[in-house]
Amino acid sequence: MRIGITCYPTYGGSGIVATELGLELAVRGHEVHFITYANPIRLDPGTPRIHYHEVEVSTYPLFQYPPYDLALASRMTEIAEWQNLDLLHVHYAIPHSASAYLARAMSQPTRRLPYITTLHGTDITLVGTDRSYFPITKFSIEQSDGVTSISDHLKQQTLDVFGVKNEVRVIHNFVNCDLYRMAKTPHEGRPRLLHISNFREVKRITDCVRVLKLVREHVDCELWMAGDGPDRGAAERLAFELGIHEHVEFLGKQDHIERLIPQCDMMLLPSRMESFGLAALEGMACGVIPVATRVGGVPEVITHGVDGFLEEVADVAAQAQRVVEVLSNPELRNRMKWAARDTAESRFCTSHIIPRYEAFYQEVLAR
Ligand code: GMT
Repeated sequence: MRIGITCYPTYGGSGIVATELGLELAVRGHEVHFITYANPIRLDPGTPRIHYHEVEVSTYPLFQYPPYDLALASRMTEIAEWQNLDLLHVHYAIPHSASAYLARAMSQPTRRLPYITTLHGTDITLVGTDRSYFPITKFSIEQSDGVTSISDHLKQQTLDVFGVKNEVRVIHNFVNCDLYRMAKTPHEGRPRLLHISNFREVKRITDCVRVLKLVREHVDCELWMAGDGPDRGAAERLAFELGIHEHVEFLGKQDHIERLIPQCDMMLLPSRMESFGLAALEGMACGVIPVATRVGGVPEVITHGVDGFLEEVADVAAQAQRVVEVLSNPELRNRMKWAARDTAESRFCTSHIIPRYEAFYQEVLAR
């Protein structure tokens, strides 16, 4: 197939899923055309069957807000024609789904150009429910030739909030289990906790610092914070105020987290909401045990007490207790890290999930 993929190419779960899906599809022989404003971060240039088409947004003094969504629709239409695309697959509804709707309409006289929208979370839970975006989000989802959601929870939210009538197919996120692996040898030094995110408010990153403070009352350990975003300053300040700044390393944005994760022992995900929790899955594939919050789609990924832990939002004492429990019990730690790896391999590996996208494309094209 010849597939056009649009996503947010910068740091963020939906862009990562879209990029890795494109790479996996290309490995399986499909021609994949990324249509975005920048080269997706995890895309290695020169990968066979992967193409990148930049969307250029011209500015004009009259435009207080340059219309990216229109430039994207134009570029989608042009690339579909030039590259003879079979379909468009857009990740994150706003504004990608509306642009794809326009591209489909513009292509209509000469070619059929179905579009599939994959919902990732905040496009529904936060942005989509904003009054200014609600009608267009509902419309462009309902007009999609196919809709997928990355968890059962997000599907239910989409139905509850938007009351969409068309089918929403759940295709869970995936991890490349060959790339994300356990470390061959344990890392040196004290135990290490890891948090990876875009450091937005919803991630509650200061909870990671508070957890570390409590854990350190029992076990000498450190925390790595990978990523960047608006709450970085607050977390750095808190670490200083709590007197543990020497034990917290802010690593900034990381391109190869598959190299970073295996150097850690446990992962913290204290989010207020998470439609899936991709970082938890990536950690689990590397045998890094997650302590997460019982929110959104996370319980579809982590089985409490088996391959990770689920605690209440803001309950840093309970989260810290789980870390201490694991770090002070080698038998438990060993059992859970293998269980985490097993969950990633048996339920979320690319070999299980990518064929589901391929089958869905075929189904949409056959309609
Ligand atoms: O978590 C974010 O803020 C980024 C956001 C995105 O769309 O890039 O992540 C969402 O999509 C990820 C990939 O499907 C999911 O793993 C995240 O759980 C989801 N985030 C939220 O629901 C808050």
